[in-house]
Formats: sequence, C-alpha cells, structure tokens
Amino acid sequence: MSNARKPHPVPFTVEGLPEREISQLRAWGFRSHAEVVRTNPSRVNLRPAFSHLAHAYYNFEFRPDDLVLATYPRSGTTWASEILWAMRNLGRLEQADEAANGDRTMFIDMDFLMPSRAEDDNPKVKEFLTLFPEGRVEDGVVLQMAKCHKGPRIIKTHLQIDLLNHDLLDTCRTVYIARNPKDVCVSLFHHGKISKMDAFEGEFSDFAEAFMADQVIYGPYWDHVKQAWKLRDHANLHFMFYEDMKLDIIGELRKLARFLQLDFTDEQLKTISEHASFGRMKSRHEREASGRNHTPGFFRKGQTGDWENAASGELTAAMDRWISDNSQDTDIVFKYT
Ligand code: PPS
Repeated sequence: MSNARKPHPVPFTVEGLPEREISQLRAWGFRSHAEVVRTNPSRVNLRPAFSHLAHAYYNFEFRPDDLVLATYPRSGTTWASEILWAMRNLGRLEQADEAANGDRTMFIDMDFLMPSRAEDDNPKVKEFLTLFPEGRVEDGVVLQMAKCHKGPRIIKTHLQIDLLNHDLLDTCRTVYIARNPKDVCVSLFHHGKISKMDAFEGEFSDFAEAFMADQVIYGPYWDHVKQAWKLRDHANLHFMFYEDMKLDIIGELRKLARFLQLDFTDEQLKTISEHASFGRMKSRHEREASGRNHTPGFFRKGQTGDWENAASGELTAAMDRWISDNSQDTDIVFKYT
C-alpha cells in the first residue's frame, strides 16, 4: 500500500485581474502590471505561474525537522533566515562566506516569482536537470529540489498562512516575522525600484496608494499579519516583530532559541547576532557582487522609522487612517520608531 498522503483539494481559485485594475496598476507605475493573478476568496496578488503551482504549494509536504519562516515581504526575512541558519550551524558559520543565504535556505516562492525554463543558464536549473533528467522545470525547481533534500530544511515563504498546507503547524515549527506597515511600504517601494521582478517606476505616493489598496504582490498586508497573529499562542508558531529585533536582538534570540528548544550561552547568542548583523550580512552580500544572487541595494537601511523620511504629511494622515481602520479587530500593536 502506498504511503503517499491524499492531496488536499485547493480551497481557493486563482484568477486574472479585471482590465480596469490592470490599467490602474499601469497608471501607478508597475511595469509588470499585466502579470498578476489573484487568489479568490483571499484576494492575494501573485504572479501567473502560481495558477498552475497552487496545488503544489497547498500540498507541499512539510516535515517535522523543517523550520518554516513566513513573512510579508520586506519584513526581515533574510535577517531572520540568517539567524535560523546560524542557530543550526553554529560550529561552521564560515560556510556563509562560501554560499549565499539563498543557497543555504529554500525560498519556495521563487518558482512562481521567477519561473525557470529548461533552457535557462542557471546553476539551480542545471543541478535540477542533472538530478532529474526527466524532471519538469515548470513544476517548480525549488519545490522539487526541496522535496528531495535529505537534511533538515529552512523554508522561506511570503505566502500567507491560509495559502499553505493546513498540516503546516501540526507538522513543524514556523517562525513569523512582522514589521510595521509604514516601513514595509517604504522598503517595498525601494525594492520595486531595484528589482527586476517587482519593477516599479512611479512615485512613492502612488506605491503607497497601491499598497493600501492591497494591490501590490502578496497584498493584502493586514490579512497576512492577522492570520499569523491569531496563531501566536500555537505551540508550533513563534511570532516576532522586526522592531523588537532591532531594539533587543539578544532578548529576541533568547526567546527564539527557547521556541526551537536550542540551548545557547549568552556568548553564543552574541556570536549569532553579530553573524547576522546588518553590516556583516551586507558586506557578505557585496562580496558576491558578481554572483547571480546579488541585488545591489537589497540591504538598504535596516532601520525602523524610515517612513518619516519618505512620506508627506498628507500621505502620513492617509496611512494613519488606514492603520487605524485595520486595527479595529485586532490587538496587534506595532512600533514605528
Ligand atoms: S525580501 O526581499 O522580502 O526577502 O526582504 P526581507 O529580507 O524580508 O526584508 C528586507 C529588509 O530587511 C532589512 N534587513 C535587515 N535589517 C536589520 N538587520 C539585518 N541584519 C537586516 N538584513 C536585512 C533590509 O535592509 C530591508 O529593509 P530596508 O528598510 O529596506 O533597509
């Protein structure tokens, strides 16, 4: 008898956007305005390859020794993933000089954000096709490589929890990082300016309007955060704030280690925090400047409160109203400075 689990039917559909909304995206300045699909009923904007991969994501088999890192984009994913990796690899941190963070952790969303093609000159595709000469690249290179990976995995995703396999929290530990919406919005805007995937050519005020209208990729922000916040007391979910990590990294590392049932001395926590400091991570990233993982400007400021430098008084008032409206049904409180 086969041990394969029965696949879960996907409880949502993935649809194209109405022409009116595509025009609005274009008017705001999104260069990939036509390459957007939306989940229904959750209304999450994603890239078209998600349509045929939704089933694979929803049925992705997590394992008990997986660590899953779930975040809304630009909330500190890379920072937290470096910390998780360091906690698991304390005796060999120098390996971070040899392989980029993206090669030591698995960002499964890559398969729909930047879908690979068999003819791509990409080491990951080549490795995949060497391992699976008959493999179908369009079924997701990262998803399939992750499936075959033998050791404990660190899996990163920006998909909101409702779009993931509902066995997730019964199977393994998930760390969720939230960052205040103002700084997420600023960071996303700057990322849109430098990223080929999320190319944005408009003004900051236009971007902020799109963000508040849940029209950016992975929007809506509030549903994403609230889904995780509701689960914050679950034994297998650890909820952290970017701002708290900035204020007291050792304290946050101590709580994280307790959640992961790992024992570290204060000296070891200090080593981990230094290994994953903004400066060290940025310079490791710069050193692989000629490599395929390099995005100049990815490590931008790494601060709390940058909204103040980016937004007009009028935009701040609109954002504050939006935050207040969306905070009515939740006790989540963000720090903005
Ligand atoms: S992404 O593209 O969604 O994966 O981005 P993500 O990694 O989630 O978030 C990027 C922002 O996190 C900042 N960052 C850090 N802050 C503090 N300490 C460390 N070590 C660190 N590493 C990355 C990064 O600079 C982005 O924030 P902004 O505000 O744009 O600088």
